[in-house]
Amino acid sequence: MADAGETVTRVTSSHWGAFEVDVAGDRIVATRPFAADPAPPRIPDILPAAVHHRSRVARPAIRRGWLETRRRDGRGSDDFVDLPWDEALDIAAEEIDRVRREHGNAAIFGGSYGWGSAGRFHHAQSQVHRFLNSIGGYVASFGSYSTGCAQAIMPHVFGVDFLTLLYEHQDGWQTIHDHTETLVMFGGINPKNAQVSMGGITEHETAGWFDRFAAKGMRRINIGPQRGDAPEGCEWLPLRPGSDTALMLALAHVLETEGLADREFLDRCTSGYDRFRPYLTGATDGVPKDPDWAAPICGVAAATIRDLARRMAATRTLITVAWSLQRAEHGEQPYWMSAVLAAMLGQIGLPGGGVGYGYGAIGGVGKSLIGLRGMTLPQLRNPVDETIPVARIADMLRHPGQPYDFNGRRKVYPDIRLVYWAGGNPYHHHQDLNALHEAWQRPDTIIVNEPWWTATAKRADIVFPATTPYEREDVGRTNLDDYLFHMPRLIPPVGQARDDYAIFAGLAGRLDAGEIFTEGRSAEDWIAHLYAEYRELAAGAGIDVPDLEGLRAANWLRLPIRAEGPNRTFFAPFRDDPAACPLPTPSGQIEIFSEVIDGFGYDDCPGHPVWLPPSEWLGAATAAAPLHLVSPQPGDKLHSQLECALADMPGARPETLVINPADAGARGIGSGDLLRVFNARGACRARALVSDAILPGVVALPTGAWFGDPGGNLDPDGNPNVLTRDRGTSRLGQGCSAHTALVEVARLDGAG
Ligand SMILES: Nc1nc2c(c(=O)[nH]1)N[C@H]1C(S)=C(S)[C@@H](COP(=O)(O)OP(=O)(O)OC[C@H]3O[C@@H](n4cnc5c(=O)[nH]c(N)nc54)[C@H](O)[C@@H]3O)O[C@H]1N2
Ligand SMILES: Nc1nc2c(c(=O)[nH]1)N[C@H]1C(S)=C(S)[C@@H](COP(=O)(O)OP(=O)(O)OC[C@H]3O[C@@H](n4cnc5c(=O)[nH]c(N)nc54)[C@H](O)[C@@H]3O)O[C@H]1N2
Ligand SMILES: [Mo]
Repeated sequence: MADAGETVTRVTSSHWGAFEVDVAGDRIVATRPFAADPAPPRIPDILPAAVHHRSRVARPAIRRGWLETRRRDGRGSDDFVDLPWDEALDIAAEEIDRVRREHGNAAIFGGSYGWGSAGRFHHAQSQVHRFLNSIGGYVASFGSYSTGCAQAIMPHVFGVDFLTLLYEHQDGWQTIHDHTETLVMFGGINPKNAQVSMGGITEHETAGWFDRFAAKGMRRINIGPQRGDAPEGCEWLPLRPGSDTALMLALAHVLETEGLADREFLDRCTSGYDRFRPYLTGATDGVPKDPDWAAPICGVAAATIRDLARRMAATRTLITVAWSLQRAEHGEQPYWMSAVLAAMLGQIGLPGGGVGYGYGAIGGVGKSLIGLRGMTLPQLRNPVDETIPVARIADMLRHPGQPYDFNGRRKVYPDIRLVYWAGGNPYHHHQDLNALHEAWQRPDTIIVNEPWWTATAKRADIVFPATTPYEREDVGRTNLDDYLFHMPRLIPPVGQARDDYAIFAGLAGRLDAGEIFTEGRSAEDWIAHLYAEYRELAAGAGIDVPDLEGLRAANWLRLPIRAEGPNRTFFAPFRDDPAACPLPTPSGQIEIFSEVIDGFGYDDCPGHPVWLPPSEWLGAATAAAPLHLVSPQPGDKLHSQLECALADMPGARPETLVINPADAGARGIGSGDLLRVFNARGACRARALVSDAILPGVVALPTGAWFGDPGGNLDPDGNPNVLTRDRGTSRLGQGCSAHTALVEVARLDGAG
């Protein structure tokens, strides 16, 4: 921290990278890029305004209706009563205790999904989970909004945990650079998204690699609804959202019928191709999945599909698939089918060939590092053995006791009485927010730790003001980055904010679990403890890092953990000798047909990949909702974080909606016009950007605007989740299907 009159500069780390921070007195006054970052993001520019913003939660606050009569209605409309910390903590602890005594710990939902705080000790989700475990457990959640569907389906196909596959077993950029001749990107690879990585990303390399790919003459083909989903200079094959599986099937059909499929690889390394082929050729249903069949479905000409298939077979081809494809109804299918297509090409296990997931989705994918783990706060054991798929929260709140299917299991939604959220913003991340808002009225009590008055905080009963990472000391180091940071406390807590750790220690102490939660350590003790463990781990890998005092003095250091040269992929030994190095699937091979999935009997995810039209896509467009809405990640921030400061900037809100000139013209819309975007689920404002970089029939509105008033009227700043559909991807994955939505757009002034 800085003394009055003096400006101090330190480096800190965040999900969007490292940056320099100037502190004068008790205020952050400016930020600057980190010198070693080749492509520093601009996200920190708004940090000073956001950290000191008027929308910070200043004091513990309790919703009046809940405080006075425990009324559940009024969430979102009641005012709040400020209370002293001790009183608020007493009330919250008493209520948590009541719920666990009367209903058991399985009535507490602590899934608490979200991207709060990059530091390793003050990681809000780890803190809330550890706290709830210390007091007897909670209902947890499986998977993420990012990749929940893939996490369910892909282990059936390759036998490995999806995140392990993604982070440890995919080719690095260097290997791709050296070997790949054709890069086929479903959903693109966007440096805009690679700005962030959970826990931190220091050197932003993605754009730089694409420059090198271009210089080498690699063909880079972006397949999807938006040209801007891949760096400039890539070819763009416009494709209707939700139709990738049809295109992949047609590519596979060409390989099969033109003798381009690698029979030898299919025989040796895969199982079930003979069960899949009759579907592909049409022997089972009379519909050959050929390019002529696929062309009207996906909007790609049949001749283009044939050329692409031949090119893919003739060159070293890497198929990449954005996470967005599985954030859609039947998202299991393009993921599974991309693996089948790669298997038919026979390049899985060859450097720069096969298939990879999530390049560009976050900056850490594609970095080749030796596997030196980061630091994590142990979360203790959860005595409650109950989880829901993370994106099924509204269903759970709405339908206690109701059975549902998930990945082969018949489960029952628990009866939740208390929700505790720390480090996430469900009124940002969940689909169909007007419906969530109804479900949100069901629990007796909702407790939220938040630095800002987000839509979620405003709809809670008890709000504890949390510090931001700049108000506390931490250490930063994740598995996906090669830097180590001391994250200094830069300013004192804003208002009466406390660290999540202090809030939970206060609650745990009142619930006779103080010692279990804290293990007798202060926050500083914990940081020293976690760091000492990490130091030992690093030493075991032959890497010397300074002690904590030394790290404090250094502020940051680069770790010598780059894996140089081409990396042998996880699949290479399997490819060389599948009998000796089988995959951990039931057959030991890549499963093109899965007996296990077939045994589930799901019509929305049968035993091999199939084309299943989504319930909302351009093939099902209606007069009332003729446009497909995609809602990508925002380029200027991380989700809904720092939005309060962005929204203050003149002209910044409502959010920008990208629309094709043909669709804009038909509606009398010009760039800059204020719009109403609507469907049967809700409506929001947006500002038009007319552009031919988006496919006709598709509009794009990024996520991240704070949700305004519930009730389906007109969300003022443009949160696309008032429009999106809240349905599981299928009974198998039950992931979030945000990208499956039809809408209509009109000028707000009614003209046009
Ligand atoms: N329509 C649509 N919806 C989507 C998506 C989409 O593609 N389309 N994408 C989905 C995906 S992939 C994701 S990951 C989610 C993201 O959704 P979230 O992760 O919920 O979004 P964030 O805005 O990052 O929420 C983090 C919250 O934590 C708070 N916070 C920050 N630091 C701290 C701290 O130290 N302590 C506490 N207590 N709180 C803190 C922030 O103020 C913020 O409110 O959105 C999903 N929603
Ligand atoms: N700056 C910034 N970067 C971020 C984030 C952020 O909030 N801000 N969030 C991070 C998080 S949590 C995640 S999970 C990742 C998400 O990474 P992704 O899932 O890869 O990203 P999205 O932005 O959701 O979608 C990428 C593009 O997919 C296209 N798309 C949508 N539907 C389809 C389809 O059916 N087929 C095809 N081919 N394309 C389609 C859209 O045009 C969209 O622009 O991004 C991360 N990166
Ligand atoms: Mo995500």
